[in-house]
Amino acid sequence: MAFDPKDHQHERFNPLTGQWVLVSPHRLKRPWTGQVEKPEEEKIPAHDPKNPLCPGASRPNGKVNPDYESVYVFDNDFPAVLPDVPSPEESDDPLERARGTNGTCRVMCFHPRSDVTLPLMSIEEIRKVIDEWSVQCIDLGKRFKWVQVFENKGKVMGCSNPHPHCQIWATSNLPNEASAEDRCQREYLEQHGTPMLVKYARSEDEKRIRVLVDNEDWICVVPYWALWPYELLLMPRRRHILRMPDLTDAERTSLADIMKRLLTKYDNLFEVSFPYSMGFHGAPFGVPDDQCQHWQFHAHYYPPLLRSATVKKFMVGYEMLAEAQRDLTAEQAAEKLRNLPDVHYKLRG
Ligand code: H2U
Ligand code: ZN
Repeated sequence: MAFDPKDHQHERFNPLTGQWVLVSPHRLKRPWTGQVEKPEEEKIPAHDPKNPLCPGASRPNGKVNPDYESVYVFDNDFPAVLPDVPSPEESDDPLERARGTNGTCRVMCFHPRSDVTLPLMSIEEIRKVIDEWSVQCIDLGKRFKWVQVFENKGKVMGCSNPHPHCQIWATSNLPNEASAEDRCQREYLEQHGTPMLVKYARSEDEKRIRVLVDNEDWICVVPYWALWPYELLLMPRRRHILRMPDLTDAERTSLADIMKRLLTKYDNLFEVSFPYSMGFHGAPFGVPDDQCQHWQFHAHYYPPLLRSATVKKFMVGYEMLAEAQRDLTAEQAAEKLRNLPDVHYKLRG
């Protein structure tokens, strides 16, 4: 019998993190009797004066939001990291190591209305979000090494508020994901002479089997090593770009375009506002560019849904104890998403 990746289990290697993923495509045929997530509540008012993220609303701590008309950023009222706290003493016990960390957490609202999401916003509106991300990276990057822009969308992802927003956490240390990618990309450049994701984008552009959407400057794929069913990796298509603020005017507009298109595909997959966690990764701040050449700026999208609006992929059991596992292959997921309409289901007809 010849190996067929659509039928036969195998493991794929994630070169960004150095971890293997178990691919078991034959499992897609099994019946499902487990938990069913309720579809997301769709009726969200455009404005709710009691929602602490809305323009003009007062937050539980008494602060009042301005009547903002575009994007709006404020310091998180319940931050996980603060800028200035005492550090633990250095310990010589290898089993009880700790390190000091400091940082800051912000919340960014994308739009004054609560009933829109990024794929329903115009390119111009998304562009304003991208410009503000860049401003935030420049500002926080002056003081902190790592600036993590991330969006949690949908209740299944633990998102607490339907108003379109993201968070920005900046820290003095590289967190785990960043430090794994830093190490793996550095080793790849040393061994192969080209930054990993510059090479990978080129290779996917040639193969075209895992590409979902692309434009002049960006390419979006279900990566070969994807772990979540419809995981995406969004990369610059040609240029080597270290960080968000390095994006040109044209690259920002084309980023808005590709985000709108990929998110439209997501929503069209099960005709729901597709839940996910996404975030951007780029070279650390405050490190000279010539020491960061192994980095390529990129974004990850990690959505939990697997078969329908109500069936999600659980990362439990074997995943927690042994290794991440997926059912459909990256190529199957990419094909499914690629073939979906480019017009959002809510904007059709
Ligand atoms: P999610 O992106 O996971 O929904 O989190 C929203 C963030 O908004 C959360 O970190 C913050 C919470 O602390 N928040 C405020 O800072 N002030 C508020 O009044 C409401 C929510
Ligand atoms: Zn990354």
